[in-house]
Amino acid sequence: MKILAAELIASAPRVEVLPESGLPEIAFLGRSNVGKSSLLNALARRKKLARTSGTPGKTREIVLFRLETDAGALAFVDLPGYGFAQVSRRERAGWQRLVEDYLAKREALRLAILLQDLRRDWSEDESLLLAWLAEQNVPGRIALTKVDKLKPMKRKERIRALADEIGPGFGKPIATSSQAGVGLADLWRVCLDHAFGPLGGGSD
Ligand SMILES: Nc1nc2c(ncn2[C@@H]2O[C@H](COP(=O)(O)OP(=O)(O)O)[C@@H](O)[C@H]2O)c(=O)[nH]1
Ligand SMILES: [Mg+2]
Repeated sequence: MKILAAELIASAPRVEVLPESGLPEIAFLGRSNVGKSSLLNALARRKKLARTSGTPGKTREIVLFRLETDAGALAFVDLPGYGFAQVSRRERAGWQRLVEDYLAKREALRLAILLQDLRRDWSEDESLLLAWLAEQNVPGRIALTKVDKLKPMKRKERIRALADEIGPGFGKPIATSSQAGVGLADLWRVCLDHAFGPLGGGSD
């Protein structure tokens, strides 16, 4: 698959002021620092499309990108991360409203990809999010991030353990590394299937 163009469309602190992309949208969701922006960049094969940061909790806006591939055009959505320490209840409520508004109301949304760091434990935050997505009938998939951080044996073991913990219902978690380029083709396939239907788009 070729990526012909990748560009920022807009970012917005509220869904009401986020422009329509006119494209099928795939949203990336997860704890702050889980590797959302890095994964977006890796998928887009651009170094600095989405801003990455070592400082958790910096992205407080919804960011919309347009990706043009030889299989068609779609949009990626970088949602603000949750779960960083030292946020007030009010900030937490603000995050929830922003993200839930987008996920529950966006007509163009085709898939929400929930990212989970391979080395971290699956927590109640993630369980609640999955339950909520199911309730809203939003298709979801799990991507495990930063798999390069574990040696192959440990990696396998950890992927299996996390998949068991996550349970069935959202398909097999996709193991990825933005740094090492692991799982990107699999993730693209899932994105294209949801954006254009399983028979749409081209295959590699
Ligand atoms: N080793 C490794 N580090 C990663 C990977 N993806 C992201 N990181 C690092 O994790 C940190 C947070 O990444 P970022 O993409 O900004 O996370 P976000 O807050 O979810 O958008 C940064 O320091 C990245 O360099 C990966 O696949 N492998
Ligand atoms: Mg980010």
